[in-house]
Amino acid sequence: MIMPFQQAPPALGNQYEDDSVLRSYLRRTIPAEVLREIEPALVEMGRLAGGELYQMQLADRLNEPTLTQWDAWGNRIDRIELTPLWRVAERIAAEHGVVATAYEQKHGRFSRVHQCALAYLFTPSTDIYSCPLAMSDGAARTLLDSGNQALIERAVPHLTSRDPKAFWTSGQWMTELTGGSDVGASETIAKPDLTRNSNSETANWLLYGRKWFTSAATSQIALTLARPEGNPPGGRGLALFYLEMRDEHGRLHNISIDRLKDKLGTRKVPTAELTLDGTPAQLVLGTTDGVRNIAPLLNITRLWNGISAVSLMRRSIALALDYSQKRSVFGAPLSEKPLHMDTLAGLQAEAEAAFHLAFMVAELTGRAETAEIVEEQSLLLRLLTPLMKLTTARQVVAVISEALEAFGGAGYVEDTGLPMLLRDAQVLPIWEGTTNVLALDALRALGADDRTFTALKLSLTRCLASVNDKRLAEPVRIVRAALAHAESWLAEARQAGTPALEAGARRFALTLGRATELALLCSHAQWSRESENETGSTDAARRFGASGIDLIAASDL
Ligand code: MFK
Repeated sequence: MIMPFQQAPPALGNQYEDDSVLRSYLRRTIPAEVLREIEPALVEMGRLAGGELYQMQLADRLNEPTLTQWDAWGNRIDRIELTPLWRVAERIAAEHGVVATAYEQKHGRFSRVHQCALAYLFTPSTDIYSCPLAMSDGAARTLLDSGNQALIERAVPHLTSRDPKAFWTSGQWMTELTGGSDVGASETIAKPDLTRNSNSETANWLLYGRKWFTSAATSQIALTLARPEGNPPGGRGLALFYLEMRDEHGRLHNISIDRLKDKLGTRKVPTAELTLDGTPAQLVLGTTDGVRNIAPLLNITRLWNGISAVSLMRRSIALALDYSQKRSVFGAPLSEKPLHMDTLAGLQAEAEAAFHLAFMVAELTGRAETAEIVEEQSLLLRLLTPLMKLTTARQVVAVISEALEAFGGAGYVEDTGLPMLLRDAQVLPIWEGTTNVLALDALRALGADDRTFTALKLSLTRCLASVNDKRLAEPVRIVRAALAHAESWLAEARQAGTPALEAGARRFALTLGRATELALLCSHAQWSRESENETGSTDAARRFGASGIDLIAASDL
């Protein structure tokens, strides 16, 4: 009897043990005794991500959160039900400290890298549960930075709890109908609560307005912006507020959930449109400068955005590599087809370069959080955060698009679970600041003088100083040339004026982002060859260097 053809699906192993890039990076950057302590938790998260959680994710594919606005008796209830995967993800995130690790500070400045490694392993199997975690992490950071002791004591222990029953998530309600980028145009008004008969004894403002794109509306608290009555227009006239969504009976605090968004991807994230009609809230830090005061939250969620980007790249490549061994075409497995493997190596190079930039920002964030940072590194962190976010977000969409092609038609079929990866990735260049908004933010970070650019130049120069492998000579030359071109472009564009500077900002920012990635990859490749006798990162650096680093067009000026 002839056996019918059967195709084995792609499978995942332990996502920590199988990830040579992550493991090699941690060996280089984390002291050996710290790595020994944190590794069991990473192995366990890698096991979950490649095992139970991945299986649960596939089984949960067709489920979506639901909003029930009315009960059977005509009462407005606005209840959101999460999908089974998300309910499990919430518990696992709390128990494994996917937020808490950064705040427990068991390993000082390495705690942030440890946390980002956990998030990197956790994210791809949980359908963007990283969204509420990112916002909760950002809220904890913002409250701690604000120095508002009452709010710190009230909320931070919950945001950083490992007990699922005590764990809170936070929303980040910024976007209004007037815009997701131009937050200063927000129309929500804050009025002093003169009656003082609101439910929370500490709330002393009432918010009125519509929040148009509130991610993960199942959170317990939110940080949001509103304009105290009488304040001037623009971001300076906004204030940063803290609010709790429900009272002690579970009723929403004068908030109606108007509907859930019908989005291209991130379908498990219950993103809602909300109306605030006298919602009690507290000032976090003064009655003005809301945009500046919420910036710590933005910078943490932008770090999560980058970590999520590299984690989704890694997931798509892990699946494509496994499939290449299981899928035979023209008489041999795809893994023996030079062109197929050349294509996957190109994706791997892109992902590996992105990985080093995302984790560099994690390292610098860890330094800032433990006050182990010098001024040059602070300037660098402020610049690299938007550069990293915008660069990795563009890379993940391109990488996953190509990775789907590596499955042929199966990559285009929903019940493989693969198309969802592309739809989810497409959010990463949009939320937390689009590519253009972040390119302009990078210009703002550079300021009018040379200090920040010099900080980047010094950092990359130091990074390349130890790179002497002849095979890396060409990528090193490419970094130096791109940096020099970017520097001369910046000087000329500043002379030419704001329109020229802004028009070229995206190409300039991507050039700096990609050049920094290449420098970090070269430096790691040199270390890996010397310390581990491995040449995989060298191959990746050579490929990535040849894939277009300097994107500043000759016609820019
Ligand atoms: C997978 C995980 C990802 C996480 C998922 C989370 C889901 C959440 C979904 C969302 O909520 S998406 C919505 C996120 N929204 C944004 O990211 C807003 C995008 N727009 C910007 O970033 C604009 O550049 C900005 C709103 C900041 C511009 O507003 P303004 O009013 O023109 O502010 P301005 O004057 O540029 O800056 C005000 C102050 O803040 C300045 O300081 P000074 O007052 O001292 O001069 C700025 O330097 C400072 N500032 C702005 N951005 C900063 C910052 N400081 C530090 N870091 C930054 N990033």
